[in-house]
Amino acid sequence: MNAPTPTSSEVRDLVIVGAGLAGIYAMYRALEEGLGVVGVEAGESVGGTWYWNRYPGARCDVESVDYSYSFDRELEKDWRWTERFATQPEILAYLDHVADRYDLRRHFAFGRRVTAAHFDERASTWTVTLDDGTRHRTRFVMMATGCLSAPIRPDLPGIDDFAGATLFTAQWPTEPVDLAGKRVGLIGTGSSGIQAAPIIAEQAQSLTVFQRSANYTVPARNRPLTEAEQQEIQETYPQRREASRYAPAGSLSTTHAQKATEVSAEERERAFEARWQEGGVLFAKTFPDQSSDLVANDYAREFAEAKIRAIVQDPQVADDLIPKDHPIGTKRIVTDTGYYEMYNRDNVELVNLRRHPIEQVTAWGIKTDDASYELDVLVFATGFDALTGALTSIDLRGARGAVLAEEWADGPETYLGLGVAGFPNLITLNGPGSPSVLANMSTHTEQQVDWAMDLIRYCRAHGIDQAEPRRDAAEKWTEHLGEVAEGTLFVKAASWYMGANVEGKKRTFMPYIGGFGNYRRACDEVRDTGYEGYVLT
Ligand code: N01
Repeated sequence: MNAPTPTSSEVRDLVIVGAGLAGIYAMYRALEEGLGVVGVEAGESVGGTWYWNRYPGARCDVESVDYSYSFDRELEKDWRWTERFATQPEILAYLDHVADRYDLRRHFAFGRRVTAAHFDERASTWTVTLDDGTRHRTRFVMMATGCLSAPIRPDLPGIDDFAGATLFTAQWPTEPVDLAGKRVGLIGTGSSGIQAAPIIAEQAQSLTVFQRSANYTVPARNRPLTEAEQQEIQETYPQRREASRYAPAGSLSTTHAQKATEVSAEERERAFEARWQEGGVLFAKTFPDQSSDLVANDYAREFAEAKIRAIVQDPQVADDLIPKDHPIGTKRIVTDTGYYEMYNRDNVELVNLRRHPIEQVTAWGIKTDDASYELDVLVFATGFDALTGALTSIDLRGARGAVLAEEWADGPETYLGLGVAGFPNLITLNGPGSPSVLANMSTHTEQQVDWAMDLIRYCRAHGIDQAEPRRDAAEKWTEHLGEVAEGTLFVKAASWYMGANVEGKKRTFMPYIGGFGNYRRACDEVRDTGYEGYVLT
């Protein structure tokens, strides 16, 4: 049911945009704080990323017991994750459960998109406009719009001419898709494409993977959680959560005690092999110097390459699957189930678009510069305008004529990733300037929402109408962010972290890579000093 439309004179305390992981918790906390709040969500229900990305094989790469809320011990006790890495349906079921358990749904307007938000300096209020013309006046706006929620439709010649079915992993239909007997083409080999491909290959008559850039992927080694593990997790949950709150990536991880460059070749091999067998993204953190020292990174890269060559039977295909353009882990390392093995199937073909680019999408399929591929279904797993796309696509206008899309044309500038100079009372969650995509999103979300609620409470308690980051504070934070990133190898990859996957987007490393624990401390310090860096009026 949609939330009621307010009268034009009513001024709410808060509008929350988005009902994903962040929006759900923000709504829970806003109601707990007694705020007059309404939420707006483009999807027909809660879930955000997990509502839209229903493609076969969609799974989280953070362990299920960590990728969940920690704010209520009773919720933790009542929910049982079945597998080490949860599937999209299980995560969506969890978020549905949370929304129902705390009766949050009725506070959201579903199926509606925010098109504009304009700040009135004299009244210290935002007017938030929805695509059906509804307007909400509010003191604060919280953008829980997601960091990977603005999908990219590639600009391929003839894309609209294709006569078969076109599917996007990021907007997968809610009804089951029957691929049996179909010739499927997949464009995109990031996390989404690599997760989906092995399952599509099992279902379809044939799968042709059109790869522009190869990506590193590590086996997830997903498995059911045993009863003993479930019990142990329950017993140690509070300690596990507390440690996660200050961990570099918002969930537990360790690296080898020594640097990769300090140990023997045998020791390195043992450590990499142990991580490869353990499975998951932590392969990228086997050694502490792997993301900052090219020599250490090369060791990890060579290990992964040998694995690819050992699994994939056709040497040319193996070679094509080995990335040549970035240090391992500097683009989001993928976790897969049977991806390299899939290329040993008779019904799977890899097309290396670097060698043979797509010339045209036609009614019957895809034409590269040396071959034609007849297809019934085209699947696009072509990524997102990450971190900024969902925000800049809204007509966001702050104080003194500031327009967000213009302010960020030269790269996003934020204060702690939570506020933007020129935009009083606007709170951005999980966006640029914060650890965001580099941290466990559930721990990150709780930290940011809690911080934002403290700010709102402080303003209400002190009769403050406007809270706006100072320009110099935002510049300093953004400069710091850049300096930290420059000390890593991440800036060497043309990744979506850098905005490199969007034509014309300024290349700059957008998330904060100084560690989630450090970030939390920085935010706490600002709060504890009465919001230093903010102008409060
Ligand atoms: O998107 P991507 P994604 N012609 O941007 C290709 C999270 N996630 O949805 O690299 C041909 O990584 C593009 O090629 P190139 C995770 O953080 C997590 O897969 O630009 N190809 C690339 O191969 C992840 O990193 C999970 O040369 C074109 C692909 O499309 C993030 O979301 C699961 C093209 C896009 O890859 C994004 O992942 C899924 C064109 N015109 C997602 N345009 C898990 O938790 C683009 N491509 C496991």
